[in-house]
Amino acid sequence: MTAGPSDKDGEDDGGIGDAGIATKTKSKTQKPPLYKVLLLNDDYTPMEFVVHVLERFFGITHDQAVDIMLTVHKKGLAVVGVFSFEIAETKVTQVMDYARRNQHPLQCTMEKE
Ligand code: TYC
Repeated sequence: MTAGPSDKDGEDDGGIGDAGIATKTKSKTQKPPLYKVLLLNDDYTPMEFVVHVLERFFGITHDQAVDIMLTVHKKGLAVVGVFSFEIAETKVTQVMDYARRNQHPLQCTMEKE
């Protein structure tokens, strides 16, 4: 079967006139999965420490860091950023290690988008 306007991948789609030959293949361009990095609230980590962590590991401005910290404080959690698996994993590890070294219970996790 000839690929029409709705047959965007140009592959045989099992239409009339194709003699039932299965030729469908996987699309070549696959978007990599993205992961949200989440910061969680707790009752003990000082606000200034959270702001410092956000500036240090996420390369955001002081004002953006204050906004995110306050969102976490009020709502319980917030998305800090969206990254590839490896970058997200590195951010989570950096935040968790830094919080632990400074004896704060701050929690950071990641979740597939
Ligand atoms: N709730 C903390 C406080 O009142 C501040 C805080 C904000 C802690 C964000 C963690 O991810 C967090 N000191």
